[in-house]
Amino acid sequence: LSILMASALIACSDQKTEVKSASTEGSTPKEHQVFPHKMPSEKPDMPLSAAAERMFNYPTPRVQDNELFSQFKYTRLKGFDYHNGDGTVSRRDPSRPILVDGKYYLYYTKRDTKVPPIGWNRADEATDEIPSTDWDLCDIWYATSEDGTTWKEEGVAIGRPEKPKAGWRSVATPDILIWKGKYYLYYQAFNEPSGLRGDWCPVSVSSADSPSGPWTHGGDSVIPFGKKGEWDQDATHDPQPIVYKGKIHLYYKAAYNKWPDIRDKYAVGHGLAIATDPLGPFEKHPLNPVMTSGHETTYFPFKEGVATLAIKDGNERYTMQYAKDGVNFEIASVVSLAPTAAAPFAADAFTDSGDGRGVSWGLCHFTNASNTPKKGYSIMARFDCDLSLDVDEPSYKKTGV
Ligand code: AAL
Repeated sequence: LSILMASALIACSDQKTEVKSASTEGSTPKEHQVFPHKMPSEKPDMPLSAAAERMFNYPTPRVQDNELFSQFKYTRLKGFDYHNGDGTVSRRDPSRPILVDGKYYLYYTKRDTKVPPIGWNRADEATDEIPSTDWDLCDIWYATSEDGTTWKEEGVAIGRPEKPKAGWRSVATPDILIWKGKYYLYYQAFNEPSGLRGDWCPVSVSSADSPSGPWTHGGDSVIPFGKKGEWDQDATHDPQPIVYKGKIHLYYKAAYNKWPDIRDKYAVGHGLAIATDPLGPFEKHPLNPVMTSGHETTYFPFKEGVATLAIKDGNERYTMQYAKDGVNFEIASVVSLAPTAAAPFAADAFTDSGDGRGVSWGLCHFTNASNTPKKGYSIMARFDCDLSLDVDEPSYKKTGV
């Protein structure tokens, strides 16, 4: 009996050994592998849940290690008066600051009206003195600073031209380009109170030999609306140029389905328009829209490509994205409490270095204009962030997050 039992055991254990060796050929059995305690830097060769799988599609599995991740610190600016917040003065949609001869220059939308805006839904009651929205009846002003926090408001850069020239109703949301030693401001030019048929306006451009002007009008509708039925048929907003691969790459936003009839289907797209002359013609990229999230445009050179911050609107709101070619953006990281209308200082925005170094601070705005129409106005603020490849000790660190 014992001989019989012993041989049965041997047979049994032989069988087990055989089964084991069949399933482990080359590696440990996948079904027995567990997700490691130490964060893996590469995707482990094992079955993964959808979320664990997705984690390795990002540049780093831990967001804190990702160079396109940051938290944001905000600082109140000094030097701007807001009439005690009564809503009659507003400053918003700052340009990216530029540094010229040791001084930063900043351009922005300024409204200084007798009364605060009455709201886009009452745009038909707007008059020459009563603004509909916060960016109605505005001019483009500029300010200078030595440290990016204390500013001196210098005066009007581009005022509203007389009727019926483009922008007679309002000029707003400027951004700057430096190209071959000259300065170019791109901005939205309204010919009606915004809100009347939507937020309809094309982009105009003016140029100057010095960042403090004088500015010479250089053209209207430089980024033409798309044809009827196209996503950018009614608006080209938030123009933001960088110099990339020898050309002017101007990113812009179109809000479609915006106001008043189909506001519930409101969506945004960003387009790319390319030119070799700042006054145009600009050619729209065939893959437009190149972004489908982001209420404003925030683009800067990063390594060989372009990085962007998408905020507020769209399925990918509050993400940093990266495109190696400046066209095909992918999510790099997810951020929170990100700056609205962010306009970072990028020393290499116009130098076309081919090796973008990122950004560590900029300007943005805070607004109560949309939910308090009787006192609605906006203020500009400074943000600091950790999106620079050169700053080892950023003013706001990601460690300890
Ligand atoms: C902003 C920008 C554009 C819009 C309005 C003023 O945040 O997107 O400039 O037209 O709102």
